[in-house]
Amino acid sequence: MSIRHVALAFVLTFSFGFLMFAAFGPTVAPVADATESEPKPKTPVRSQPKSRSSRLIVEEPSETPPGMVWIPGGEFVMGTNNGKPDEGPAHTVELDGFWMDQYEVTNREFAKFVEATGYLTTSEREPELLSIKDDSPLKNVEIRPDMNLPGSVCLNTKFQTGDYDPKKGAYSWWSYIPGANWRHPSGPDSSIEDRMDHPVVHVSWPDAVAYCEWAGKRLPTEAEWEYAARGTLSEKIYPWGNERNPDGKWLHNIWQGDFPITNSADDGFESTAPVGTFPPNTVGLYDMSGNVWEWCADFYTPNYYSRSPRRNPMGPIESYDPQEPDIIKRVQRGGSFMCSDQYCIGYRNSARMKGEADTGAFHTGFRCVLTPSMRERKVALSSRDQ
Ligand SMILES: [Ca+2]
Ligand SMILES: [Ca+2]
Repeated sequence: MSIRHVALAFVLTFSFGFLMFAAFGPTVAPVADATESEPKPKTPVRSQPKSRSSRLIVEEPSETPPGMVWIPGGEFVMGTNNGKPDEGPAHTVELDGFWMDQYEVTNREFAKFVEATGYLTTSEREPELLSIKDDSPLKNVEIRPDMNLPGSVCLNTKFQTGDYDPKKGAYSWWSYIPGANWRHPSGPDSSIEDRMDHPVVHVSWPDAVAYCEWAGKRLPTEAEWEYAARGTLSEKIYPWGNERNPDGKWLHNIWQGDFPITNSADDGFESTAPVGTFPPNTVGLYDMSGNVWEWCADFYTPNYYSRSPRRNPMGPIESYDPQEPDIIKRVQRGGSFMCSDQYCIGYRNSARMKGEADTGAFHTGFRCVLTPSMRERKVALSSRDQ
């Protein structure tokens, strides 16, 4: 279920070791706790579209759209054999070229979308249990009436070490805050008035997809995201190389200090930073490490890499997270201002995260991509309509 829904408990889109709890009352047992006895993850492989040509699209076919960067097609080593289990095996992937947004989508850009469409994000609507798989017994769970308010997930700023509850695990330091949403990132009393150039947050996966469709773009596949993050460098830990702080400088917005109690903000930012504050990677993309997590198009399974197709992989046809098998998860990438080297180290090129599809959080955003064929269709449609 959706964290926010489970909400109504403590759910989060976080990647830590998820235990899911019941805010629903004593009849609901904890869901997760991954063990060796969990069923083997299924990794059905989505059939790939037939390519009209065996040659990869490498050259940029037309003028670069504003705010985007052309990522030439090619092959790269995706994943690593030296990371967490779901980051391997390292394997070669071939991708056709595409354009990618230089920056994470900002509050200013998202506001234009909302103004044009009247779109209401998931966090602004009454909670619904949309991320529970159809065959799950959790389908019958009811949301606690006292938690059945629009809202989203934020850090519990009052959390202290002694507050840790082993039954809640990582959810101990998160709070579902009624009234938190993209316009009010820290709760109803907060505002984005002076944060219009910061990345939009508290967007669910469907919210991100809706924005992309409005913009005539789509979410990147997980493979496209990692390929773009690596840029022209091969098999490095970070978008800029293997050293986290070259010359003692912070090149990304993450968490410094004693997580999740003390955030020293040595990089200058306690929460989000304006997009583009830190240097770009080798192909001109900003914040591919840190700032906010970024939704990808793919469903999440931990073992997809062992069976994924070599060319243009699009992810499995359904999700499976052994730690929360009843919940539909999508991939997130890049880490956030909440990522600490004491905990998630999600700001590495190969790091994978799984998020409940209909749950946003105060450190989760996205960026879009555009392919030559999408652009051709758009041009054809617009000329037809003239
Ligand atoms: Ca920071
Ligand atoms: Ca990011």
